[in-house]
Order: sequence, then C-alpha cells, then structure tokens
Amino acid sequence: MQIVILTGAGVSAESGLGTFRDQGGIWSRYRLEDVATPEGFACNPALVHTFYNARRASLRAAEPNAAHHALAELEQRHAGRCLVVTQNVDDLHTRAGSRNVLHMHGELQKACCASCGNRWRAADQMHADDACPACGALACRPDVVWFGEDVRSMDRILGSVAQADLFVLIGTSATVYPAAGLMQLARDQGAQTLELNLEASAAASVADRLLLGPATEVVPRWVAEWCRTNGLE
Ligand code: BV8
Repeated sequence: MQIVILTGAGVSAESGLGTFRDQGGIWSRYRLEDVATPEGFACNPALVHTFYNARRASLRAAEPNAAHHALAELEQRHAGRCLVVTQNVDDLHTRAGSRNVLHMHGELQKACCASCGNRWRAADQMHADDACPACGALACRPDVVWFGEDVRSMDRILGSVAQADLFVLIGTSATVYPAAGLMQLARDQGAQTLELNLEASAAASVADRLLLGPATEVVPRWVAEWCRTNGLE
C-alpha cells in the first residue's frame, strides 16, 4: 500500500509557525507579491531577506508537534512505502524523524546563489550584500520556490502520486498549484483520498473521507487507526 501525504502550513501551525491564509496569517501582514515572487526580490531584496530572516528565527524556536511525529512513526512502521510531499519550507518533518520527504516549495534553512546555482545551509540572517561562498556573486537568496517559479521534484511527485493507493491531504487550503491539484490527480489514478484539516480545503470535494480538527489531534488518531486496521500494531 503506497501512501502519499501532502502537507501544508496547517501541520506546523501548532508548532507556532504561522499559516498563510488564516485569520492573521502571513499574507495578511506581508504582500505576497513583495516577498514571495522573483520580481519582489529583484525590487527589494532587503525586504525579502528580512521576511525570511524572521521566519528562520521563528523556526529556530519551533519544535515538531504530535502530527509531525505521527507521520514519522507511520513511515517507520510502513517501511519505505510512505512519502511526505510538503509545501512547507520548514524542516519539522525531518526533525520529527521522517526520511522520505520532498520539499516542493524549497527549504527555509537553505540558501542558493541565483548566479551559479550553488546551495548551502542558510545563515540565521541573510542580507542583500551577502556574497556567494562559491562564486562571490552578490546574488544570494533563500532556497525557496516563489510564485511563478517551477516547483521542485515534480517528476518524482507525479510518479509517486500515480502509484499511490492512498493520498492524504493534511493542513493545506489547496489554493496553490500544482500542489492543490495533486489529490484530484491521485483520485483520477485510482487512489483512495483522505483530508485531515482544521477546515475543509478547496479540494475537500475530492476526498473520500474528511476528518476535521487540529492536526495534533486528527493526525495521530488517523495514524493509530490506520496502523491498527493494517495490522501494524
Ligand atoms: C508554478 C514560498 C509554473 C515559500 C509559496 C492562476 C490560477 C491557478 C494557478 C496559477 C494562476 N496564476 C499563477 C498560478 C500558479 C501559482 C499559483 O498557484 N498561484 C495561486 C496563488 C493561484 N503557482 C506557482 O506559481 C507555483 N509555480 O506553478 O510554476 C509556472 C511558471 C510560471 C508562471 C506560472 C506558473 C509556485 C507555487 C509556490 C509558491 N511559493 N511559498 C514560502 O515562503 O513559504 S506558496 C505558499 O502557499 C507556501 O508555500 C504554502 O505552503 C503554500 C500553500 O499554503 P498552505 O500551506 O495551504 O497554507 P494556507 O495558510 O493557505 O492554509 C492553511 C491550512 O491549514 C488551512 O487549510 C487551515 O484550515 C489549515 N490549518 C490551520 N491551522 C491548522 C490547520 N490544519 C490542521 N491543524 C491546525 N492547527
């Protein structure tokens, strides 16, 4: 049984990391166009670095929550047939112990050079006049995917979705593509579909089953139920 799990900001909400579109979310405090597009970065790199420096600081103070740990435990028990595809740029799935994780929108803890493509672990604070450690260009940026940029590992994601027997959507509003279309794709290719969310996402009509509640409650409960049902005590 191949399981593909798509997570969004809701899985990290109870770790204290903000979501984007909820009441008081990140997009109510920053204009997406200013801080999450290449155009915004070209126009004001200092503002974009300030935005991501603040998010890196929040991440340093955050710990994985019961939802991250439950998904890591599921991967352990269901050896090698469980993939987490996350829209999140935080590293909480990995820090909880998940090994099979694809960051389709990049990683906050990494930096890259827009000139030579070099990648390295980001400093806590990045600045517009940082020089690339490899080529020296003043073209350092957070290693995240902005709007209008191609998402990462899409071939691997599509291959896994095509093989999925079960697709689980957790803590995402399903409003950003191509992530938002993955549950429909999985269903079209024969997978069972499940949504675990605080509120029903825009893709909820595609879910065979919908469990509403905070991730730290519904995710561990579902993992325990799934393991019991599949003889993985
Ligand atoms: C691309 C950067 C090809 C990193 C992000 C017109 C129509 C359709 C599509 C498009 C269009 N015009 C352009 C597009 C494509 C565009 C897009 O989809 N735009 C949208 C806005 C319409 N997509 C792209 O550009 C993507 N690239 O398509 O490339 C291309 C090339 C050229 C031109 C066009 C296309 C790139 C998308 C990646 C953008 N980068 N972030 C960062 O800073 O983080 S996206 C951003 O939104 C984050 O990555 C975030 O992960 C993502 C999705 O948000 P969610 O995770 O869902 O968070 P949200 O706040 O929305 O929802 C929270 C959820 O959690 C809710 O459901 C809530 O109920 C739940 N929740 C809250 N608390 C809890 C909880 N659940 C459980 N427990 C709780 N306690």
